[in-house]
Amino acid sequence: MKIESVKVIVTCPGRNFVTLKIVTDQGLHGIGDATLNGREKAVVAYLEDHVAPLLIGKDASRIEDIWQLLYRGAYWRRGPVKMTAIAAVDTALWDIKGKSAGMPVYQLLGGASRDGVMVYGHANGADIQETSDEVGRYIEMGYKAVRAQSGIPGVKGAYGVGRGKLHYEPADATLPTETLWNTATYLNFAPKLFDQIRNEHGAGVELLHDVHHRLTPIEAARLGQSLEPYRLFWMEDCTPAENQEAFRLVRSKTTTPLAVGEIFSSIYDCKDLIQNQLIDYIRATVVHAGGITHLRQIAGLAALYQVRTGCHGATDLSPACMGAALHFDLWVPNFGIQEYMRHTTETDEVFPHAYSFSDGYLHPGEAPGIGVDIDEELAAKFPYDPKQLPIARLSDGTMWNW
Ligand code: GCO
Ligand code: MG
Repeated sequence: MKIESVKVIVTCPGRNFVTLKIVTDQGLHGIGDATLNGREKAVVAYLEDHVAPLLIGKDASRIEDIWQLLYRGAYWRRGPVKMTAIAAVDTALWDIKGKSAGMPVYQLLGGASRDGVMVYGHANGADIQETSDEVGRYIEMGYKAVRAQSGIPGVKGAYGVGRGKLHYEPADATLPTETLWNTATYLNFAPKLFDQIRNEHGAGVELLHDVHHRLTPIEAARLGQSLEPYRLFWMEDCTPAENQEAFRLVRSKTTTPLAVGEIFSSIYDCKDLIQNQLIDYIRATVVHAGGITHLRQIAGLAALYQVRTGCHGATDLSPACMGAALHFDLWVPNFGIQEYMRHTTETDEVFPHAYSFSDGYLHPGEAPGIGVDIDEELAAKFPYDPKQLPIARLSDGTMWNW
């Protein structure tokens, strides 16, 4: 089964998505997500100029060999642009393999380890009351786990608070929107948010919170301690993770579980965090971490150290990534949770999919392959709309981490 054509499709049904479509000489096709929010065109160029020519004529069934070719063969290894491109190829090839076997990808991986994939939704509001009300709305929709983010008085554009509710999207302008950050105000505020949520919704619901790389290790340790009474499922990206050692300090001071890794592109970004048991959940996902082939290596390493998976699943990851991630989640022995931010109706129409939500769980469905396709005719009606993610500054103008 030879690869006959490789096509990159860019569409914006509400937000930008890059999709790779591989077609074989037997008429089977597979798709993979290649979206890197705010840097979409870098991946498009990499795929079109440097990857597609290598694939034509190759045996589509040799997923591992093609992965190695794209990783080792480039000489310049890793990095988000390249690993996203590799992920797209890898996902499309798993999709094709599933279709040729007549099996959903989770069966190829080893079969289901659970009946469904527990997901967490995003509750966000302008203030504590609105956020707590949103948590209630998610519980009513059946969610067992909810991430809570709130506007903070005195902090312009606090992370995680969108204009929309179900479809929060931060990449909102051609040039980055400038937001303001204030650590001291945030550290005082966060425990109050979770105190009210626990008071109003009880102990049953799992609660999550994303710090979005804003704190230093000692500040993160303090936040973790102050949130302990509210028994969070996890505190995410509490400090930047370029220096994996930084988590040693946080870890030594708090029992609040730690999650990290949505911006990681390979096992080398997280091996120290995992091997030293400095985190509880690894957030790497299919599209940004080299596809199913590489993600299962990360999960395998994590399993040795009782670190569980918690794949990134924001709306900038297309349904093609979500579908692939759900097959992975249903199989992976050390599954923790899956993030699930709903896509808009337009996006769901462009990407018809077999996965479905019921009572707090997603299931990838039984369609062969990843169970997600792209309607190219419809996709063409939504042209690329350049948008970037915001930036953050401190009140004196210093650049900070968004
Ligand atoms: C999350 C994330 C996202 C990112 C977004 C960037 O936990 O879901 O932090 O919301 O900010 O994916 O493109
Ligand atoms: Mg995050």
